[in-house]
Amino acid sequence: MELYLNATSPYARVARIVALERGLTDDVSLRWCDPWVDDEALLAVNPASRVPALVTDEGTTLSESLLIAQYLNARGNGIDLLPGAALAEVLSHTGFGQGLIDAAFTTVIARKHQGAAADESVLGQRRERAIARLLATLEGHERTRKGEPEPLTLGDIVVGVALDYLSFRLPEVDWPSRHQQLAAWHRALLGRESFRETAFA
Ligand SMILES: N[C@@H](CCC(=O)N[C@@H](CS)C(=O)NCC(=O)O)C(=O)O
Repeated sequence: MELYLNATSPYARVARIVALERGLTDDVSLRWCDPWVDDEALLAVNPASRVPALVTDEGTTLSESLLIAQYLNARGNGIDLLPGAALAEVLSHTGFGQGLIDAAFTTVIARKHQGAAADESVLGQRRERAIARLLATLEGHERTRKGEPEPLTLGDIVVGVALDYLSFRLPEVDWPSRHQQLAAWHRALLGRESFRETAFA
């Protein structure tokens, strides 16, 4: 399999962590690319010009991080990241994490293209409120209150990447000092090899 990615994409990092946690390191070749230019190799597999994109051994392209995560989870031998017994809870947690990634990522891209005024726009203000609400929800979330992200699920991965992305790109949000239970939970997650190996740079 080939995974198209770049080093700063939170979506691509989710796919990469899932591959690592499923023990698929040797089965997935990393194809580093820049989705923001017309990268010929990426365009040839994903007309949306977005990462992550996974090309299976049969030559089928999968796009969308959570669909790729689902596919990789069905392969390999690691922990089942989507355990059937708690599927609704795990998908719910995953959705909050993806919502946080979407709001943070869109804020970063809007600033890049429209400048600081993007934050003052109606949509910018909505994103800021969504980030605040999602953080408050995750702080009080049952999974956070459990303390340790064990056994690991897809929800833990997506929420963990979302929080790390906030620290990386929007440090002024300063979520760890406002949400200390969540910060402690996140620290435990960052100790995992899969998170260390894929740290944002
Ligand atoms: N919903 C998609 C979002 C993927 C996405 O937006 N990736 C960004 C990089 S972080 C990208 O490739 N952007 C290039 C573009 O939109 O042209 C997913 O979950 O995979």
